[in-house]
Amino acid sequence: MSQTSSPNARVTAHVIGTAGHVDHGKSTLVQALTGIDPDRLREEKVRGLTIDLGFAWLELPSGREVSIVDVPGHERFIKNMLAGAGGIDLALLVIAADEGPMPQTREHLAILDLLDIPAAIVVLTKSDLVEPEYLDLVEADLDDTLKGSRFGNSPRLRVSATTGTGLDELKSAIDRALDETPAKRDLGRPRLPIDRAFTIQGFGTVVTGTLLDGALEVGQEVELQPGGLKGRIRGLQRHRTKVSRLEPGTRAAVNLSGIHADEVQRGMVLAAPGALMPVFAVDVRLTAPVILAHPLAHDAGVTFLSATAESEAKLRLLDSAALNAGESAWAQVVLNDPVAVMRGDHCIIRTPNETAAGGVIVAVNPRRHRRNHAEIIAALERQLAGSPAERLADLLLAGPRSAQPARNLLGLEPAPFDAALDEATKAGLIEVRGGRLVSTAWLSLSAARLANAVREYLEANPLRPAAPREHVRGAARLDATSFELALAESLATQTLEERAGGGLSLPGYRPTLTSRQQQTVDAFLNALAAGRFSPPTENLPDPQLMAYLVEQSRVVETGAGVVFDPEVFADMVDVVKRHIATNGSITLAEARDLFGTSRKYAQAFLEHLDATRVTRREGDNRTLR
Ligand SMILES: Nc1nc2c(ncn2[C@@H]2O[C@H](COP(=O)(O)OP(=O)(O)OP(=O)(O)O)[C@@H](O)[C@H]2O)c(=O)[nH]1
Ligand SMILES: [Mg+2]
Repeated sequence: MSQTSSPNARVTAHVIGTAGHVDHGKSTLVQALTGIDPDRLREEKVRGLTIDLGFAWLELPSGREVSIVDVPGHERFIKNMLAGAGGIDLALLVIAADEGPMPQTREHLAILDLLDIPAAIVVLTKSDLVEPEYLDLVEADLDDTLKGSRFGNSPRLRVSATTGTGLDELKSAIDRALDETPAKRDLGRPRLPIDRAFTIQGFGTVVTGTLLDGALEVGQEVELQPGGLKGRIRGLQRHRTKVSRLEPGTRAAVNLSGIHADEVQRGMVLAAPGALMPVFAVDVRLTAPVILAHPLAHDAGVTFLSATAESEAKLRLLDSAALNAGESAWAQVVLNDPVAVMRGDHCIIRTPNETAAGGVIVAVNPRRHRRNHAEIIAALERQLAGSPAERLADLLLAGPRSAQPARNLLGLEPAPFDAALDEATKAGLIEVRGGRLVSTAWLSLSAARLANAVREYLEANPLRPAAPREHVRGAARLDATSFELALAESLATQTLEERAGGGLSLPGYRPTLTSRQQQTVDAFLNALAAGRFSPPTENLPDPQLMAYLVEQSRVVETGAGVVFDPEVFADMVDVVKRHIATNGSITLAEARDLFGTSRKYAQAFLEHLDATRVTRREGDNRTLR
C-alpha cells in the first residue's frame, strides 16, 4: 500500500463493505476503485482468492473519504466475512454478470439483512464478459434473490472492473447512498472491535478495527476486553495518515504501548478502562433467513458472532421449540467464551453449515430465564421496543445501579438518558436512593424477599427472637449495597424490625415455648435459684433453649457449663465489688470462701467478670476496671 490519505479530503466517517460469492470480482472492484490491492496475504495473491479481510480507502467525487473493507466470498471463510461486515454503513453486493446470484450471494445478503446494514448498492460486475441481453436475464434472477430483503429497491449498477465501465457512476452512487445514511453515533464511549493485531518494527503493537461510539486520542489509557489487558495509545492512523484524534465511524489503526501483539486476538474490543465487561450470555431477538435449510432447535450448539468476536454457544429458545426459515423468536444465548458486546449490538448465529439467524442483543449477562413465560417475553419486548424510560425501569428490576453503568447498558447518549431518568422518576418507576437508581418495583420485591428470609429463619429457629443480618442478606441473595437499600425500605414500611445487636425480626415477634419446653425451663430456673452460688451443672436444657434463656436474660451463662440465676449473679457481683472496695482486690480463694462454694463455681464466675470487663486480673488478684 503506497497511497496515503489526501490532506484535503473531507473527513467524514463512513465504512463500506463488499459482499458476494467467491470469485465474483469483489477485490478486483476494490482495486479498480481505490488503486489499493486489498489482498495483502501472500497466499491470497498466489491463489487469487481472498482469505481474510482486506482494507482500502477512497476519495469520492464529493471529496468525502471513505474506508472500504473487502471480505472473502468463499464459504470456508464466512467467519472472516462476518468480522468485516459488522459496523459498515453501506454494502457493495457484488455479483458476477456471467454467473448471476450464487449461494454466498444469498448468504451474504441474508447476513447484511440480519445485521441491519442500512444501505446497499447491487453491483453487477464483469459486465464485459456477457451480452447486455444476458445481463437482463441475470437481473430478473436478482429480483427474485433480493425480494423480501431490505435491499429490493437498492440501486443497481452494471460495471466492469477490467474495462472501467460504470466505475464513475458507482462512485457517484456511493456518494448519494452515504448522503442518506445517518451520522455515526457518538456516545462518548469509544469501542474498537479488533480485527487485526500485529507488530511494526520500531513502533510495537498495532491493532486495527472500525471505531464505534466515541473518539480515540493519542495518550489515552485503554483496556482490551475480554481479558482486561491495559495499555496506552502511542499513535493513531487513519488510512495510513497519522492523526492525534479519531472520530467514530472510521477505520482506525492504533499503536499501543504496554500490550504485546501476541496477547491480542481478533474479537477483543479496545475501550476506555472499565467501560466494557466480559459478557457470558445475551438475550436476543433472533430472525432466521428465508433461505434457512435446517430449523434451529432449542438447546442447539451454535456459533455466536458479533462484530469481530465469536464464541461457541448454547441456544435457549425462550418462546418456541424451533426457529424456522423466516421466523423470529426470543432466545438466550449462553456463551462458552466471554465476548465484550453491548446491548443494541447485532449478532449472527451460525451452525457448521449455514447462517441460521441473527438479530439485536437486548440484554447482556441477563439472569437465566424460564421458557414460555408471558411476563418474561413481555419484558424482553419492552427491552426491544419500549421507551428509554421503560427500558431503564426494566433494567433496574434486576437491582440498583449507578447512573453511568445504567446509561452504558442502555447504550444511550447523556441527554436522552437524563430525559429517560426524569420520565421514569416522575412516573414513579424509579427513585434515586443513596446515589443509586432504584426501581420501586425492585424495592418492594426485595423488601418482601427479606421478610421471607427472616420468616423462614424464625420458623427454622423457633427459639430465636431475630435472624442475623448476614444470614438474611445471604438468603435473599443481595449484594451489600442492594441489601442496605432493601433493608431501609423494609424498616421504613415496617415489614421488618431491627433488634438489639442488629438482628432482624418481624414486627412484635417473640418466640413462644411449647408447654414441654416451658416445663423444662420452669424446673431449671427453680433449681438455679435454689442452688444459689452452687447451681446445678448437670441436665442443663439443650443449647437452643439455653441460648433463648440467655437472650431473654433469664439466666447468666458463664464458662464451663456454669449457669447462674440473674438475681443471684447480681448479688454476687455486689459482694465482689464491696470486697474489692474494702480490700483493694479479690483472689479466687477469697471469692470461693465469700460464697461458700467450690473452686469451680468461683472460677467460672470470676472469669466471666474478666470477660465482661467488670474486673481485671493481675496474677492471683482481681481489681475493678
Ligand atoms: N473480465 C473481468 N474479469 C474480472 C472482473 N472483475 C474480476 N475479474 C476476475 O475475476 C476473478 C476473481 O476476482 P476477485 O476480485 O479475486 O474475486 P473476489 O470476489 O474478490 O473473490 P474472493 O475474494 O475469493 O471471494 C479474477 O481472475 C479477476 O481478474 C471484471 O470486471 N471483468
Ligand atoms: Mg476477494
